[in-house]
Amino acid sequence: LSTVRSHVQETLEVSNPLYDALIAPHRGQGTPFLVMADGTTLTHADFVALAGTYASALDKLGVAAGDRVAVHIQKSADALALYVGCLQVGAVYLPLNTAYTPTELSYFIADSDASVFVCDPQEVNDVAPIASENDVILKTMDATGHGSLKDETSALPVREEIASRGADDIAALLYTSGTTGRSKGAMLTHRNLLSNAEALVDIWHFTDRDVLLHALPIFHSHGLFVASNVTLLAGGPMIWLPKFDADTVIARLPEATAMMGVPTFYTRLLDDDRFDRALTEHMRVFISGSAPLLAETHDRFAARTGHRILERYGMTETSMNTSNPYDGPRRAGTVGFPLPDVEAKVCNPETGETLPTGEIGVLEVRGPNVFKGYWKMPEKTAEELRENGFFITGDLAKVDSDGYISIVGRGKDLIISGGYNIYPKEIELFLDDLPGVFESAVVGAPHPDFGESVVAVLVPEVGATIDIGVIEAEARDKLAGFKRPRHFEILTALPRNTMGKVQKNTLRDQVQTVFRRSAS
Ligand code: MLC
Ligand code: AMP
Repeated sequence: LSTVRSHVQETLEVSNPLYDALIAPHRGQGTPFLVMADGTTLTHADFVALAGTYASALDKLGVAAGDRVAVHIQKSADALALYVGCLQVGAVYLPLNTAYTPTELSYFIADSDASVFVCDPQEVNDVAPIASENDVILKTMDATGHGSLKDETSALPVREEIASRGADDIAALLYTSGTTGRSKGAMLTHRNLLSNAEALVDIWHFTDRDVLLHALPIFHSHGLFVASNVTLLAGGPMIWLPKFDADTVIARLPEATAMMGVPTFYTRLLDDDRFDRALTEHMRVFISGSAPLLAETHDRFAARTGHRILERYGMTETSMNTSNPYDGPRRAGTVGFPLPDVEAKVCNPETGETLPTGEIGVLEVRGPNVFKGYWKMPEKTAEELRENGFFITGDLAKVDSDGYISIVGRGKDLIISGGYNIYPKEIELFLDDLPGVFESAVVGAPHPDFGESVVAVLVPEVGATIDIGVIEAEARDKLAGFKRPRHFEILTALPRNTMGKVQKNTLRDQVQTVFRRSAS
């Protein structure tokens, strides 16, 4: 009896919400999970075992529950298995955009106080100083999964032990830029991620018969949590593409039933005549998010394919908040209704009071999806996360009489380019430091491919001439490619109101058509 009791005790004590729900059911299952670009397939059993080898390696490196494991690696089956290995040992997974430069990476490594940093072998010389300064173990992984981390796993068994984690323990730390120019690490718990995956599987009717075409990066909420967690929970396979490429997507679409993407994916597909009704007839659903989907794109997509893209709305801090209905009308230009366990209200930005239907205000959300706070930034957390649990999204929204929510603008100074967020303040701080620049203002302008792109307005120091070539070279060196200004304007002074505040709306109006003109 005592053996039975101690076994029951052990089972009760050892629980790990995300691992138990997303991974454990697939142990030993020979069903297809990752269908790779070259057509080879990794089964669920292979994948769980691969993750178990990474769990062993992390354990051997001394990674304990709660430690941060930062990764700056290409998308691969191994990269996803490393995420699961982190869940298995209870570590906090910290994925970083592959476009970040060493200058940008050093901030994240220092701020997160990571124990292990896995980088691409090609950048190991550039990031080694960051690792040694921060006393972090540096390992490598390339686009095929090979590198010093895999070498570490070779003599190790597949780890069976699953670290015990509670629902409110942190599973991942995702950095998101801030209006001050300093990135903030959003602490996402097991409850946050699991509740969201469960809600999405349910409302989007995902099952193990679905095959998801996965062309998103896996260092953001969209590709990692919305796409991968949902598929892991539903039980079906993913066509695992290293990145979005219209030719490959068109070639592989016949094998898929579902696709998730940012609006740029869909506008690029619409630019291709091969993307038509016949190619998409068998598809169950196309889902869009991370940036506004123009109503015009939604309508063109419907006219071309007969499918109404299902648009949803989310954030790093909250994962998904709202979605258009699967069964009911999917309304272009709206992001639908709050998820079943999420509350959303449009509020007066000054008082926080709920506004009447139809009025524009700041959207606030509450639910099990809402993050635990910003890593080591209690004041920032208190500014954005109310004591009553509502998170102030900074997005301007309105609700129509049927309850559909539309995101009509942003209260925060933010540019979204091809689904990546760019905070103008960060770019302005960088530009202001450059030779000859007295001050700068960065704004977004409509862009045919990326939705929005970055415009820098520069004011030279008295008597100085600004050399755009030098600025571009510096930007190439220090800033991730997607953040680099794609157009420059030089003015003698920035437009300011009587309070001295830069009038960004005036600048935005002035640069509205710069990308249309140059079509760059
Ligand atoms: C790449 N480039 C970009 C860019 N992506 N420039 C502006 N905006 C972007 N988004 C630049 C590179 O710096 C490079 O410039 C050139 O384009 C070619 O690089 P590439 O990597 O070959 O580009 P491409 O493959 O065309 O990438 C475009 C893209 C990609 C749209 C496919 O950006 C992408 O996959 N975006 C998805 C973003 C995403 O997953 N967001 C989710 C966030 S989560 P140069 O000058 O060096 O040649 C979130 C929450 C939520 O927001 O609700 O989901
Ligand atoms: P991130 O910080 O990368 O998580 O980006 C979150 C931001 O993306 C949100 O605050 C919104 O501004 C924007 N966003 C995400 N989905 C949508 C959508 N469907 N429509 C409009 N904006 C969106």
